[in-house]
Amino acid sequence: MEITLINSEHLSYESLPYGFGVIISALKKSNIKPFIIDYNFLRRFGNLEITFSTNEINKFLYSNILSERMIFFFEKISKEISTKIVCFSCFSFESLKQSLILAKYIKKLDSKKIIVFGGIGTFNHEHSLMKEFTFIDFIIMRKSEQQLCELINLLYENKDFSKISNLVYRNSNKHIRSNKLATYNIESQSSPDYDFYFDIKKDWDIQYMTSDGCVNKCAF
Ligand code: B12
Repeated sequence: MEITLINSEHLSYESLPYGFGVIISALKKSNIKPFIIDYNFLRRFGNLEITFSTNEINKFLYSNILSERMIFFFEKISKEISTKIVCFSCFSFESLKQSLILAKYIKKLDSKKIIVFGGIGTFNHEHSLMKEFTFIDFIIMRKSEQQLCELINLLYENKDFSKISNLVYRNSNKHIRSNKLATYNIESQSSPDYDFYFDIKKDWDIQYMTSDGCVNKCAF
């Protein structure tokens, strides 16, 4: 099984995307091969460098108007995406915006493509994103590498996915449903898989997650 996995966050830091690496690792453990596209390394697909302005993004999302730059980028990148399932990892609102436009374009080219969104950039907006942007087929909430693997397996087998925890989907009446959240066991988290990045360069700073929680100091 092969899927496309896209990281649209521009990291100005010399570090690797931790959560994205965890997703890659979990997929590989489930025998799902991710074809990885990372916006920080688009040059491997030609002379591609992109950060689209909010103005350009909104014009395409809400009025279907594509700028020249967008056409150039989309035409090149969409040729690389041959899998039926295309997953977007959204680390922040910024990467969410960049992901939305590519997802919309891909779905316009081929309505059979299955678009899955995830990552903290979708946090708390899952329902409204599904409502507003009908080209998104699924959003999986929170830390959800296991659920993503489950969804991909069930989609490939043409089986019922409606019981998967953390899943936001449309039922047969096109109503948006948000399933219950499962508790996340940090002990079961795979170490991130960075093979894709080590193929590009050897000396990266590596992140490691030692605990989970909030950085703020709330009293409750
Ligand atoms: C560590 C961290 C960083 C590190 C990243 C280190 C690294 N190499 O990965 C650094 C310091 C680089 C960083 C930078 C920034 N950060 Co920061 N960061 C975090 C923090 C504290 C933890 C992220 C993390 O690693 N979590 C652990 C992993 C395991 O979880 P995860 O990343 O969420 O990934 C899981 C899920 O999201 C899901 N998932 C991920 N992708 C996908 C894809 C699919 C298809 C599916 C189904 C699921 C899925 O499964 C993953 C594995 O369990 C979060 C706060 C938080 N609690 O999430 C803020 C947070 C993500 N950062 C934030 C921001 C704003 C930024 C910056 C934009 C700040 C800035 N102005 O520069 C930059 C962005 C990067 C850039 N362009 O430079 C915001 C994003 C808010 C938003 N909605 O926009 C957060 C939420 C903090 C906050 N509350 O404000 N950050």
